[in-house]
Amino acid sequence: MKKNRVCELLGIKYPIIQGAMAWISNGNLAGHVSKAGGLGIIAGGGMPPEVLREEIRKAKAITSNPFGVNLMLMMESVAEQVDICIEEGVKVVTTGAGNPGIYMEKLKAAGIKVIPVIPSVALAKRMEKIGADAVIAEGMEAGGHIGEITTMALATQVAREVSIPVIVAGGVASGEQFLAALSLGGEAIQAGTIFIVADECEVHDNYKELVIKAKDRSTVTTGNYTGHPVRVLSNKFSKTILEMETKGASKEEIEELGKGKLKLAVVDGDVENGSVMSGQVAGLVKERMSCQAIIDNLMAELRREKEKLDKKVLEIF
Ligand code: TUI
Repeated sequence: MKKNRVCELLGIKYPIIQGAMAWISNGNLAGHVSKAGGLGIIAGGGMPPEVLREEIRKAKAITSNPFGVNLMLMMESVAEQVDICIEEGVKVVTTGAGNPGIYMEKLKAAGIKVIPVIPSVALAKRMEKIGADAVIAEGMEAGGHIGEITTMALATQVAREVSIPVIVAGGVASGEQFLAALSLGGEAIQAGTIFIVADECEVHDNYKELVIKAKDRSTVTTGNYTGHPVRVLSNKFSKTILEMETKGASKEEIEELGKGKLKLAVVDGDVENGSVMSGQVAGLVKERMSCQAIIDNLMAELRREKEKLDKKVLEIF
């Protein structure tokens, strides 16, 4: 039987990619996701180059399965991170928050699979043209820095316009959503929020608790006004930012207030004054479990939901 293109491309067992989460997804989380049959991703965002090298080595010590590194393109040290990925033999690089065009040739020449996150059809087409191996179509349901289009609207429009595989991200935390992602034209999913509560995820416990307590309407987006929308769980920090935005504070003032706030929540556990990034699916995340259990559950749910859906569709015709 023909195999899933994303599994073939990346050399993984299940078409499940753990989304990069700055300050959260380190070598330990990525290593355990890859060990469990998905593709773990180390977030380069916020990581000094030599720390990235250490995290890559930690992931290698956990598994010989492939894992990836995400380059957050707004960071200054991206060029050094690219060199480290090449030196350390990283197999997959995903990119976010910009156009990875200037690094494409170098990464491809090193045999690295390059998978940009794209928030629009135009960028997806451009990425395919310059040699991207796949694209991650990320809808605005996702946590952190987001685009403007929902996953439902974006994924199909992208899938109809490119021939490379489309990985669907934003709003995926269950078998129902996994199945929907495939139905929209995707061939794999990327999920971040569900891995925050993984036993192997070293985020502060207060952060995990806030995700577990969250409901469907618990996230808000800050930064709409500065042109850099970021989805976070609502707390004192998000309320202050939104209030400043309403009052018409300057872009600089708002950006200044945001500095260091993700680390404050992730590392220090100050989930009142820090930025607690999370997707809209936080309401579905209810218990802590291992990376292996998260992935096994998702695959079991996918199978079960597929059978239910087949019956439901037959009842229509
Ligand atoms: O990058 C993300 N999500 C992130 S990065 C991040 S780190 C951060 N820390 C503090 C404050 C703000 C951010 C947290 N979450 N997702 C991938 C993503 N990429 N979403 C949107 C985009 C994107 C946007 C524009 C990709 C390409 C793009 O291209 C514009 C262009 O250059 O044409």
